[in-house]
Amino acid sequence: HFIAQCLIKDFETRPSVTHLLEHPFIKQAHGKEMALGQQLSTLICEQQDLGCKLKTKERISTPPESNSGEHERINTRKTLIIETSPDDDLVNLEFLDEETIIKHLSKRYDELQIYTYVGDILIALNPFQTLSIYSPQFSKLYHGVKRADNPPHIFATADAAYQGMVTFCKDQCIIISGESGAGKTESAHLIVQHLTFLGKANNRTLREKILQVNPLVEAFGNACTAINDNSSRFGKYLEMKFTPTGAVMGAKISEYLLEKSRVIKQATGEKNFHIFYYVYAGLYHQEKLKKYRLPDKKPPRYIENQHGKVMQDIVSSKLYKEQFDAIQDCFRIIGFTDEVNSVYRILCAILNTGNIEFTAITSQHQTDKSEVPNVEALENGNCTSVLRIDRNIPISWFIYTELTEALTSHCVVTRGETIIRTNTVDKATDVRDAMSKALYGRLFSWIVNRINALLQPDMNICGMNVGILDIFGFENFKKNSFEQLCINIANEQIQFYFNQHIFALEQMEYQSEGVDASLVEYEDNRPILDMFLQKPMGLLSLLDEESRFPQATDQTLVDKFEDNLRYKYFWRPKRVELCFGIQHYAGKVLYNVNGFLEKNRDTLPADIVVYSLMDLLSKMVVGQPHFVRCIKPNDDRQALCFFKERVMVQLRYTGILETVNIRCQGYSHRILFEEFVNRYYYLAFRAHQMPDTSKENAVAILERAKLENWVLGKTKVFLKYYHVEQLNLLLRELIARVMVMQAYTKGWLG
Ligand code: AOV
Ligand code: MG
Repeated sequence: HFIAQCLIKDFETRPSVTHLLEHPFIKQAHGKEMALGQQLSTLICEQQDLGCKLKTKERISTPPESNSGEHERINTRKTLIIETSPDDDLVNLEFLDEETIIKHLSKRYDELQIYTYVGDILIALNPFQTLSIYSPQFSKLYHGVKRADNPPHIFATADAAYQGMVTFCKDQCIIISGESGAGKTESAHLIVQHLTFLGKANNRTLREKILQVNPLVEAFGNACTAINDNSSRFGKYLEMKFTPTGAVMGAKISEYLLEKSRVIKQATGEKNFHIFYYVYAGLYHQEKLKKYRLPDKKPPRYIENQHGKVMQDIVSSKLYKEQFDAIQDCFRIIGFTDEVNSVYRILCAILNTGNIEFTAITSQHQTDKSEVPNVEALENGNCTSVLRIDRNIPISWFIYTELTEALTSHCVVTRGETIIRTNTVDKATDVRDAMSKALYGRLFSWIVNRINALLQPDMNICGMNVGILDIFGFENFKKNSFEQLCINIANEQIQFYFNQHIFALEQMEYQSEGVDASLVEYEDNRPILDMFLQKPMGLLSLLDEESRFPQATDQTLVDKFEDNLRYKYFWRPKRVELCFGIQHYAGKVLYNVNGFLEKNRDTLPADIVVYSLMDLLSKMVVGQPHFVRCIKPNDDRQALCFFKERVMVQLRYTGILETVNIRCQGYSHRILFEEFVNRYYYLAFRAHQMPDTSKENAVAILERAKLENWVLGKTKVFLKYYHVEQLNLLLRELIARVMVMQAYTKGWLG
């Protein structure tokens, strides 16, 4: 008691303790003064609790949950031990070569330690089984602690981003990369889950709303592919919005390049977007197919796969029906109203549009006997009536006529004159499909916008963000088309962004600041990006140009590529018609140009699309990036199967070995003296002192904090990734102490 009294005196003599109260950490608790005392005692107890637990390193053994027989057998042999180990961070290893890294990753994977650090970067191996390491117990463990105190975890990355945001009032972004099926989307979910926990979603409704966002947009934007049953077919940047004190207050999604062509056609063994099956199965079970004019004997063409038996598959699948219910819940929780019925209506209209058949009939007015599709299907009204287009109502009649005309005819402008020509059956079919794609694309954007409106934070509060980028992963199928090209170019850009942050910017700064650090060589994919993006001779510009020629064909396109792209990354295989190959950072891919021109005309021109990703990336550059590298340990989606060669390839192309090197030798944090002193002066000076933001004072702080191995540049302090963590922790501890004193002085803690 006496000591407490003395401490209180000490603090009372410092008038600028109130200054400290301006700090976000304090504000966080201070917002609710009445509850502060209680909050403080819980906070302190929690920290002590955690401290004890970590010191004694209790072994919390939790057998992974499982429901499949095969997994059960494996899992009974494995228990998960929550214990740190020296190889948690590859940077700590004494020998650093590929073999050693693989050996450690493999051993760890065997022990179900799927996460490993490379400094501040997280490697996540796909476990291909449900693990019980994402429970609330784990959420509590990864809450404002030092990274090295716990085994590596995706929650730790979320925690680092969150702490970075509240401590420095700075936006953060988490970039998740990895090839298709590596676990990016799952990781993104877990990050959102943990951020809602950290963001003290006091408002339970808001928390639940945010948690429904991913499942909802993924029902519309994900599909089963040959590689992944829940493959993202669009890029997604989810920003979680927080108040200055770190409470969640909203969210915003940006979508990027939805693969609309999937609506009308899917490759063998693949499926349409999930939502179509959910809705068809859901309406079937509610006996509402008739209401939406959907066929009930045979599924609509767009969701019928080539191997028959599909009606059974769809309607007897309990899963689809359950998913339909789940999606209805998502809509309701997020706050959609009756508009949901319009969403179903549009989805059904798309399915019905796909069923419009055109038959060739010869028009009396046409002498050239061109084929005129009949519009019987349209008149039957399956598509139009679902869209509420009724030709007996004047306004609708107008739209109805326009729609009919749009499907069955097209305009040609010759010598200033506009001529209407009737469509051939093929042409009409193309138009029909284009309409379906457009409808779906607009619907998707509408849903995203609506979610954003419903989750929009209070505009009066100037808050901060943690953004999470989860795009479609690198793909290499047996047959690759325009969609794969777009997806793989996007991945090249993400890789470039990673390289920039991990290698290029860092090394440039050593040089400009006169810091002596050995340079690490890495594979720069800039030349490949140039080959795609350069104007006017990059691959995408050439494609755009060719798309504007009415006479262009697949052959002229691939010839044009061959004539103009003189890069070692491009080649034209000899015996394969209409194909070209690209040596991507992640491997060789052979593309078939069939349909490129059409798809490029149909989507936004390719280079606009690639702009928009650049926009997204440049938006992220503002925030502090955190990287998660997902790795797929095998191609058979098997639990506990670590295929060494497969992992090796991914480690190589993601530059993990180089990353380990630069994290060992390099200084990932470079902070201006001024910023550094402002951030950390409490650690070495009295709160009211307000020291000069000079180099000397920066050094004083570093020495007082007993850090080693830092370096001074001309204008900046160069720190290792773990220094910042140590500094932040010291700062937090200090502030917690001040808070206790405050609470004592005010009598809250009795
Ligand atoms: P992706 O996002 O990287 O692929 P997903 O996140 O969809 O890959 O993961 C593929 C599958 O791996 C999931 O459906 C899960 O079955 C399994 N999985 C991944 N991570 C975990 C985890 N942490 N725990 C349990 N299972 C996991 V793509 O979207 O195709 O690029 O376009
Ligand atoms: Mg995904």
